[in-house]
Amino acid sequence: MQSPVKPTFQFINSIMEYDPEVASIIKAENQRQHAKIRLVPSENYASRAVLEATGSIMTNKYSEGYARDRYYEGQQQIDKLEMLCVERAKTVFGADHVNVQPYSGSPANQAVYLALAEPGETIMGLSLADGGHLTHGDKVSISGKHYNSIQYGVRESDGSIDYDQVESLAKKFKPKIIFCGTTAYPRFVDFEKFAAIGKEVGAVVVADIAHISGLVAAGVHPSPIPHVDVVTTTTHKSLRGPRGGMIMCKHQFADVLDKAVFPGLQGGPHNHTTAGLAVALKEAQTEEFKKYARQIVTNADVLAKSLIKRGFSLSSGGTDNHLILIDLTNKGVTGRQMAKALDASGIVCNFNRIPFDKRPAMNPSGIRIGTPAITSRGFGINEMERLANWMETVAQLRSDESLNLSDRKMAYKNVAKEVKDLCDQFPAPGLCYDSDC
Ligand code: DSN
Repeated sequence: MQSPVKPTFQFINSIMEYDPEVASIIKAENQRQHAKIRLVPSENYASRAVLEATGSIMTNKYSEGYARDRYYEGQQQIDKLEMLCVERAKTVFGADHVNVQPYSGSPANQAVYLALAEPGETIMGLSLADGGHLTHGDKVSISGKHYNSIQYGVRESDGSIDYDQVESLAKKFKPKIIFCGTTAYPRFVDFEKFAAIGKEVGAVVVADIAHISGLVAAGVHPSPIPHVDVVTTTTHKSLRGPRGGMIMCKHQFADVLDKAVFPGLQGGPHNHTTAGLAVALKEAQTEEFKKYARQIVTNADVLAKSLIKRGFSLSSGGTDNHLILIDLTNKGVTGRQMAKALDASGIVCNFNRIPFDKRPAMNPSGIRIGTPAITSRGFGINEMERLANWMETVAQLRSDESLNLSDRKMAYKNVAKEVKDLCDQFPAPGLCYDSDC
């Protein structure tokens, strides 16, 4: 166990001197990220090296186009950086071709549609209610508005993707694109099966691995690269890079996808993000990162089992990856109530619909939690047991109708204090502590 950190923080002098208002917000957020147990499964702690590269002077340069083929001069270092980043991504994921310019995951997916389907043509994806993403064809997103979106789901019996349904819908509707990817799905995705279905119906299969890209990079989740045509991802979740996106694909799709990103959808790439991503991709090649990814999965599994022991009901009955989806119906609280009670207790997650949820999205039955961030700060299986205990306590406090509001708030504060004491033992990567900023 590491020694406790001091509870005060220093900040980069230039921000403090020039803009104390912004500096104080950053300082407070730094304190929040230190003192809370962060369980939002799409969040993480980027390393100091990634943060410094992302905050560097690379932000000052415009560079529309691709390496050695740009619309502005002065690209000597930018070309070098982008080529280095692309090569590292190819090494980490084994992809034929990589585009590191998408601003994030949604623009990456948007570029895929632009490249591979005409408006009005049919696309398929996992529904948001079953753990997919807005950009996989949800009707409120451009992907569901501009294309004829067919949505598949998970099986009620075991919470797993209904591959039979995917196949029959694909045969019936003959989509141009089948997206396989998730944001709230605790099980392995069978990319090989999706690829086989795509081949059968002549669809391009696109795997969105935004949540699991760190696990794929480390080999703890099966990779889609050998099977599917195109892979999209964000770079800041389990991969622990800066906020950004990537598209990886087979050679045959390289040209059309590159053109869709630029000039089809975006202007100049965010070169500071490319710098941060290059650093993260160097980190992802280390043995330490592989160990980290394995620990993410171990922690999630131990946490899932500890929660089940305490009577929590988990969607699909457990997890294969970094993520756990909890149905709180039997605990007498809604997802929103639990998420807010946990936040008051120093534990941060998001409320989330569970498959076949009868409740609305703004007050659903479940919460979604994950282990990438807490594993980055060094939490292991002992901490998972404590965490499950606190979650049980908070659920009991929130559902206990005999408690008045102020007693309940006081009880949450007591949990938050214990949480902070634990966090003090685990300084998080990238945050500012007394002696190192
Ligand atoms: N907002 C992300 C998540 O939390 O899963 C998906 O883009």
